[in-house]
Amino acid sequence: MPEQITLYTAKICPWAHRAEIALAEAKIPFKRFEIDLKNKPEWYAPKVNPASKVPAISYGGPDVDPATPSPESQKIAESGILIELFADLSKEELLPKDPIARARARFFAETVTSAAVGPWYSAVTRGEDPAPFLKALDIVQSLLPAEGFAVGQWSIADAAVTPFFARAEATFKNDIGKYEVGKGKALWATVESDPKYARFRKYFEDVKSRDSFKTTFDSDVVIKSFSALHGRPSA
Ligand SMILES: N[C@@H](CCC(=O)N[C@@H](CS)C(=O)NCC(=O)O)C(=O)O
Repeated sequence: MPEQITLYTAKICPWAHRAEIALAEAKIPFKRFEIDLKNKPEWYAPKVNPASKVPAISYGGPDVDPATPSPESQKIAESGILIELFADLSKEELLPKDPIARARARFFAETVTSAAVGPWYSAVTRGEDPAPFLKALDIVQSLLPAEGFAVGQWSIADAAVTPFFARAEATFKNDIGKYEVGKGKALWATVESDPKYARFRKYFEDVKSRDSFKTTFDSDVVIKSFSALHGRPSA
């Protein structure tokens, strides 16, 4: 019997979404427990994650109700660590075997995440100009091979970055955020039509067409939550 895994997660959260995509690709059974980030259970920080963030897992120990985590299970947090763990636990190949390809996958995950998150998040939450987000797409395109995923075969590098592009699309396309009205829609129209971003578009279609994305992303929840938190949409 494999050890039990309970994932503490939240639909809105891109970091938690990384873990959900990786678990789906890993084909590892797990229990999913939604944490309401606006009203977190009082037991969550003391019993699961002292940082009080999602994602986190309980691993092993008795098979208990997720709302009463056992002290006998291991508690592990941080999305980057969790997706590596799921790759290690899986019978599927979620990272290539070759050490150089593994290093390239990790480099892609780190570099693309740090290029994309800041421009997207500061546009949506602080009203900065969304335009610098396009620089992240230049970086993605400079790192992608001619075809396929971050390192050719699908890997946890793709799980690491897809949640941010999915939320960037959901917010910019619907003009959700504190930036000047119309700038999100205009930016996403460029992403969708400019020949310069053709390689990114193909990559984004490829990751979105996988079951691991389709079964884990709820665009309605993301659109509603981000509009409630950060304003508009303009419609
Ligand atoms: N570095 C963490 C970031 C996780 C994170 O920031 N999660 C947010 C939600 S997206 C959270 O749980 N924040 C706590 C809160 O909202 O109270 C990771 O990669 O797992």
